[in-house]
Amino acid sequence: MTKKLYSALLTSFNADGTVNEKGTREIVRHNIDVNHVDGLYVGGSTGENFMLQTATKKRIFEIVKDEAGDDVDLIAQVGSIDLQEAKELANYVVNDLGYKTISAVTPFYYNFSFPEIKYYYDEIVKDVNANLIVYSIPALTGVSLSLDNFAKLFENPKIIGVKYTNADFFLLERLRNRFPDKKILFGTDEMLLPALSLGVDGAIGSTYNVNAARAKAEIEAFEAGNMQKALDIQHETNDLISAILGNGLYQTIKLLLQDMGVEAGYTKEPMHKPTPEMKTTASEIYAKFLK
Ligand code: HMN
Repeated sequence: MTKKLYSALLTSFNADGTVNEKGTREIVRHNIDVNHVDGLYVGGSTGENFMLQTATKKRIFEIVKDEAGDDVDLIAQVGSIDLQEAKELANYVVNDLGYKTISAVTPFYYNFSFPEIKYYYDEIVKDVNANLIVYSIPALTGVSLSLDNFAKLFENPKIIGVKYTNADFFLLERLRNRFPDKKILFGTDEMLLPALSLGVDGAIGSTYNVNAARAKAEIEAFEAGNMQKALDIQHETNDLISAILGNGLYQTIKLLLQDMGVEAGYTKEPMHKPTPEMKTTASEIYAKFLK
């Protein structure tokens, strides 16, 4: 398999919202030992990062690096609309923990101008000896980058690619065509196959925590030129993803991991705890798709 598969790492939380270290280590191990993913995307949306305090973010980066070591590729998402926090986290993960690649979400909420966005990225990488992957997720941030915006960001040689969580396949094709040497990692699991056909370098997603086997089989079928098989797997995957989305995304992935014996814990408030109905449905999803 030449294309890479990364799980967007979940964080296990205790009922009171503190980090469940044992559970978080178990999620890391499950991804390495059972899912055999190529890497982990740490501190992203799936990690519930944007609801956390700086010290908690640091602790999670530390736990993951300690558990994973150099077994898989690690990408630390350090982006924040507090640029000072983003720089502090970048410095911490690279210099104190030894992460080699960082990522940063586009700064959101204030409708920053493009020159401000470019300044943000150049500042984050300026003082650290690491490469950066732009995290573009317009549906959650409201920030859409154009092809020319990407071209300007990519002028910085330390900015090596993009985690592209977007359904705009025209822009994806234009990016692939214009920047053959930049890494494009696709972030919308339910649309993996069309993204593979446009030449992405790999994928990062939440559902790979529980569905990596299918994703890898799909990528292998695609690389072998067996498009019908790849499509069949995507159909099956999307039956699973539809069921997960219909029941509550992160809560359900955590419940599914629990069915697999992983202490995935709770989501963080204000995300709600799973109801008895969600638990029942998650067990049904597990039995139908993952057992
Ligand atoms: C991350 O930042 O943690 C993720 O990589 C985000 C990732 O793109 C996921 N997006 C969200 O959770 C908003 C997808 O894996 C997504 O969960 C999946 O495609 C189901 O819709």
